[in-house]
Amino acid sequence: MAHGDTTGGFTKTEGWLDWYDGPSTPAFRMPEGAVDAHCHVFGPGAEFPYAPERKYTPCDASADQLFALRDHLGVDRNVIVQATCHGADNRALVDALRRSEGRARGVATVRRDVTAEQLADLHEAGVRGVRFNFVKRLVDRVPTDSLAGIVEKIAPLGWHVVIYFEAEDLPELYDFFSSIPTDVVVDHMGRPDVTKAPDGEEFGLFLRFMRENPNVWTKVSCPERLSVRGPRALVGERHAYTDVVPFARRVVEEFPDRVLWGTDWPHPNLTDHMPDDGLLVDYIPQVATTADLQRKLLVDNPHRLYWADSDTTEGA
Ligand code: 0GY
Repeated sequence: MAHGDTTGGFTKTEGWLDWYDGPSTPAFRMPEGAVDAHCHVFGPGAEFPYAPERKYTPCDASADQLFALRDHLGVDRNVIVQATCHGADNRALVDALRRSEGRARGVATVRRDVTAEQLADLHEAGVRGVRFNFVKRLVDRVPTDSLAGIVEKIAPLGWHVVIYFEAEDLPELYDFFSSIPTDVVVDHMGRPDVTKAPDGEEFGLFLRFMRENPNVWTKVSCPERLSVRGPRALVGERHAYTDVVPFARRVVEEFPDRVLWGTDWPHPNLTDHMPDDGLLVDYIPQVATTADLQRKLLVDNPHRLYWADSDTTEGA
């Protein structure tokens, strides 16, 4: 973990919170083959420089550090999502995928002019999707016709589109999202405001979006980002982020075959606290309350989306 104000020769964003390098051992035992389907690598900046157009400069978080966390938490595999601080330069992602020896898949960021050869190289490294980001503090908005052009290029590879947006922007983006013909994966349940009711208008629109579009999946991730209550344990000492539970449990129970879970390590842009990833694992049985739901969330669903072309009865 980097300490101080600099990271690989870059100056970290003021007030940056570094990831926590002493995660507790979770009480929840992961099922065999469990996947952390949302995590990132940052740099290291000295080897993989941060993109000039980035909106923040993070603390370095390398592939080896990610794989150490994977092993500590009892996770088997990772899905590494290209972070905006690397723009469309996927070199750090590709390096991590190659070094995972088949235990990681990737979601890249590409520009509209990406070539078939570049896409083939990414596929060979383990990339299975692209990410479209609509969060204004993270990226400058790309016009939807450019994004539609990217979809045309990636669809023949069997890839999907990961979308990241804030709940208040769903009404404006609803028709574009519904027009995407590939599988679509929504980050962090579309970032609901958890001070509102889970059966209220705002989250109701998100649930309707999933109901009307059977190609849409979502990650029930980032309680630490969505929570207002924070990590304080209310029920048992390892039950944190309880104000997000009703939202995630509702999605897991209504769409058990279209949900994924991830840590979001190394947790970019958090300003109030840095989570203990062990507690994030213990969040899982709060939202997926049976062994059957847990197996779908952690194993069956991510394997179907990311390893369908390589899983055999012998394993990946
Ligand atoms: C997340 C959330 C954030 C950042 C990024 O790529 C990124 O920079 O995804 C955020 O700041 O909300 O999923 O990691």
